[in-house]
Amino acid sequence: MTKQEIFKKEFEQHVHDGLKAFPKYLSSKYIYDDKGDKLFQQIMDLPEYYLTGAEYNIINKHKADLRETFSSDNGFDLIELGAGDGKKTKVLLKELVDNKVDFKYIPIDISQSAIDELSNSLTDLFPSLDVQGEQGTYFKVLEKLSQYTQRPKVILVLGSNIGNLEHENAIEFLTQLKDIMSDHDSLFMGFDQKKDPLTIQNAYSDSQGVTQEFNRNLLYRINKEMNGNFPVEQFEHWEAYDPETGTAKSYLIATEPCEVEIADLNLAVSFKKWETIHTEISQKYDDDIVEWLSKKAGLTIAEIYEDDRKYFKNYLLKR
Ligand code: AVI
Repeated sequence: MTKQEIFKKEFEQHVHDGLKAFPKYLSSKYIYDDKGDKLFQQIMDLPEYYLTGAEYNIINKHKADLRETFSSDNGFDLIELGAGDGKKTKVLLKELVDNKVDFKYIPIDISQSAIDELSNSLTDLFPSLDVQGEQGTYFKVLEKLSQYTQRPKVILVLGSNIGNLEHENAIEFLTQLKDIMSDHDSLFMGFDQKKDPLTIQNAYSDSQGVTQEFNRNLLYRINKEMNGNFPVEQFEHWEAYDPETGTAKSYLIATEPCEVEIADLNLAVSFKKWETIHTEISQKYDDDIVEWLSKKAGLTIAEIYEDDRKYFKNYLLKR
């Protein structure tokens, strides 16, 4: 089976299990096809979605400090997981290139076209930059890289992507990263912070409805790829932020009762009026939670960087 066939089978199994369950769920991991990627790009430009601007502010403000912290006598490898279009990373790359730091940039992404686009735009922007894009799943590529590189690694995971994982899975993710790190490596990771609940609520229920379309893309994909007949417009997006746990939860809610058939799965599912499909969590953190997660994974916090409004933090984690 090819990688695509395996991923399709996983998606089908997930849809089957998630829609048969009570309450129903579908994972946000499957939002990201070409259309989902574009919608996420639009989300990052929304006025309500403060996360991107806040992390940009952190990197821009601390770029000289980060250059010094990351640099090492025999150079280093800067490895980015889920690089996307690299808007924020470019600020750091410029700082490193302008100061003639010895490093190689290795963006890893599941999408080959994302890697190609990013590599081409970087070659135009920084002709002297050594870029080695790698397509694949994070840990497969990281294991491969660990076998041949002796230089210190700095692993970047930006955008609070960890927030889309339940704590248990976040610990598992951090542990896997720790396992491939050696003592001179570091992990630079973004964690969106707890703050005024309304600011968080608004970031995930924007006035233009882009986040709704982003969530609905799960249903569009099922219709297109599995011969489904979801009446997508009858499903409205709802966001619920719980300030106690710091968890923002996304749902799609059926505004009318409906019967949905997914021909390729031989599956019929009925929805009562106001029945939900839970689609995503976006966890918000504070230092205590990050410290707890890191400790569980065998990592320690070496440094903390925050933006001017104290909305977002990047943590430098070490083994
Ligand atoms: C990718 N991830 C960190 C985003 C977030 O903030 O949870 C995905 C997203 N969902 C709705 N808006 C953005």
